[in-house]
Amino acid sequence: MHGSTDERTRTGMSPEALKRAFVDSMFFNQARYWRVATTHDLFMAAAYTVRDRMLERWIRTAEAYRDVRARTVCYLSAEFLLGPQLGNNLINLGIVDSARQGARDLGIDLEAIFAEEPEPGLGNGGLGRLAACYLDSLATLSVPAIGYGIRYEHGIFDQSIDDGWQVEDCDLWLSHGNPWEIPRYHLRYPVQFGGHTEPYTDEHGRFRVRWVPRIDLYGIAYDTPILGFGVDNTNLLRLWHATAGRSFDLQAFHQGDYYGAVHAKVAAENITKVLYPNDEPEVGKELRLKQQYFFVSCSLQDMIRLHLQDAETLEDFHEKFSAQLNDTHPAIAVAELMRLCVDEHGMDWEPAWDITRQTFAYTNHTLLPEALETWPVDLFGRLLPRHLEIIYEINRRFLDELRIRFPFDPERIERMSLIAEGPVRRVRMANLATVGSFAVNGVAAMHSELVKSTVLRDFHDLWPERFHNVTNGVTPRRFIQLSNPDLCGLVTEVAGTGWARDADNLRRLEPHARDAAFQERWRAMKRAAKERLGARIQQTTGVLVDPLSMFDIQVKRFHEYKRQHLNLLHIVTLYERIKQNPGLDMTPRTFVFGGKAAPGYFMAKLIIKAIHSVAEVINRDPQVNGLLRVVFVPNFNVKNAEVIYPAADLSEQISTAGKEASGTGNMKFSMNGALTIGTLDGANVEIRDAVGPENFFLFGLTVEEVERTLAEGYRPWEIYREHTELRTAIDLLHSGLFSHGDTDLFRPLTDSLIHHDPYLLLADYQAYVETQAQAEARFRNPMDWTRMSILNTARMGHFSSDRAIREYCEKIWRVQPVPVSLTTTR
Ligand code: NBG
Repeated sequence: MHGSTDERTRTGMSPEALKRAFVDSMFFNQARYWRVATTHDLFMAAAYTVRDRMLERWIRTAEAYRDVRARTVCYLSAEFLLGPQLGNNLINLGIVDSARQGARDLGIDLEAIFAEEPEPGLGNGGLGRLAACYLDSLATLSVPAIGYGIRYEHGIFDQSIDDGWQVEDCDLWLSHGNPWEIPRYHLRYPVQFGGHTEPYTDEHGRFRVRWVPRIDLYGIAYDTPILGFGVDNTNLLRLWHATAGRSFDLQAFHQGDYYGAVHAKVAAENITKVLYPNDEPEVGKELRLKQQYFFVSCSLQDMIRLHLQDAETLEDFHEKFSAQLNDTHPAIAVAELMRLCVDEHGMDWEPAWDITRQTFAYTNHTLLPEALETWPVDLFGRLLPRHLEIIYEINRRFLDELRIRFPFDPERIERMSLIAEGPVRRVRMANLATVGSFAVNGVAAMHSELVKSTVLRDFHDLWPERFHNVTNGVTPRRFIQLSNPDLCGLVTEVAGTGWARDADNLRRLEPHARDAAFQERWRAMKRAAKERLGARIQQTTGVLVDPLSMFDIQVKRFHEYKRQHLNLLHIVTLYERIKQNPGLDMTPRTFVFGGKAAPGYFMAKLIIKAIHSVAEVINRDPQVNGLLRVVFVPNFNVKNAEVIYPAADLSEQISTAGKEASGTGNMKFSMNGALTIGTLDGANVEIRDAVGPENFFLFGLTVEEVERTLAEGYRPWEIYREHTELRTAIDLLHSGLFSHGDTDLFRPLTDSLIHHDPYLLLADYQAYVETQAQAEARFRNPMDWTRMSILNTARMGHFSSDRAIREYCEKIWRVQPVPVSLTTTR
């Protein structure tokens, strides 16, 4: 307790207490004095100051959950794309204003401190970011929850651009320490690989199997507190770090084998070295399977330890926990829980299977066949021989049941088997996840229907009651409050402060949608956001953009199904129109792209190159100057995203219908008042329903039309031949105009479009270009556009991750909130 005040330095929330704590922290944590403190020191001191306030809540929460023996959600995910924490934690603690005032008093620039925080990029894109939004909402709704995942030493690669090509640089997010995490060296679980299994008879004369592994290592817990917004509940994100059992082989060392002496340690630690980029061919990804098993095994052992604190046996394990499998990456959990119950805890098969089946629920995040995980049986058996046996046994019993249900349908049984037959037999992880779960869900209404009618159709026939939909959501705290303070201010003024916890309150904006004075302020807000992005663009790319132009933005991972190249064809078309008709009356537009391509995905990388090449020519052509600008913001990540979403006028959500499971960027844009140009795909369908079809620019084939087009024998070259503008755009791409005369560079791209076009760009081109023209016409009427923009924000409350988490709690997890309050006097 500080003598001069009644507020404790390490927990007080006033500007005074925060200042004191910050100064203390600079001394006691950073061991620095003011004159030599770097921006990084300032960041660390600020982070520790904030963390202290979280720890108090965290410990109180742990006690409260334990006291009521609360049923707990365990979110098992190979990815958590948290983004920077400092700003978000200030918001959730409700001390942004105090922090600002404290910083002002000390003469410190808070924005510079925010900018200093490295990005914890422990995810590829939407799936990992969704997990992070869900942690935020779980805590905010006071739901007891633990996020379990992997503490990758290197997250998703940093992207830089060299001569228009993507270059991957190693991510070093931990290089200067991570103030948010707390290592728990005592929480250390053994994880084994390889070896063989052997049968034996136990002391009760029962048949048992013992796994004699060849390699063993340990997982160590690193904990990050996850604070709810406006509550004291602080949940736990527990990430596992791999380490060798014996870090140093002394005998080998004495024999002069220096490398051998540390080999085990190096090999073990490789497991949590690096996040795998997605969309990569799966061959030889032994390490990936090791990662999956590693984090799942540690997590389940940890859950069992927690359970046995209050229980004698594992019989009611499923009453204590509901474990969500975030896609199939953690699906091996089904076999691992069986192994732990049967081999380690001496249970019989049937009760173990009942527990397992009542513990897990599975979320499917994609229908793309290449993304559905399967593992060659050989590889699987080599790494996890006992688990392969268990999977065979689950399968044997399951197929026996099926034969009784469908005696004359061997094909169905083959499709449903956990093992795909063929020259290389493979374990089907989606089938394993489905068979081992009590609930299965998709991530948008349309996607959930497609899950039922395509990839998991046979399972839906068998167990229709297990299938659900939970449409994705995003946290309005990070994606409005933190990233768009001006919008936050406007909304709060007319809707009150409650919207950040109850996003349906955003509706209160509606009556103001036609109010000219309010519209004026809305435009000023948007304008300021565009200026901020413009400044960032100029700083990172050197390109000058006009904040008065229409900002037309597509940011997301690069993939052919997402069709960034359709956007590019439109740009080339506009360029050509201006060249042909220099007096053309056109609304100036700034096209912004951002996103990473998987390092091994040639076509995606070529599309990035093509965007740069087109940009280079357009941006320096004086004839289109003032009308068209094309920019690529390098290294799209959570941190950069926060500057981008608020600045959009038009949001590009143009995937081939049926391919994007949900999308969540579409939600972030629309919440920030962007209008969407999009297909009937993923959550676009529901966004359009929510904001009103008149406030959404829809184009393109429907899922049924896509299927029919392909079934009837799609001939893109005919469209190419017959459609002059399209043909010109494609021809210009490979003419050398954008590639310093190189007519080969973009051939793989244009050839693929003309001859195969698996994602139907050519079929959708005409509709896209026409709909773009409509958007342009509407943009010319600022009153009209602003009204639509306001209505988009007003009607997006449904897409808050709080709503999504409430649905999971009700439909799937059956958990109750446990409100926590700090009774400690500060
Ligand atoms: C992605 C989908 C997105 C969806 C996110 C989150 C995978 C496997 N799937 O459409 O492509 O929004 O998951 O559900 O990354």
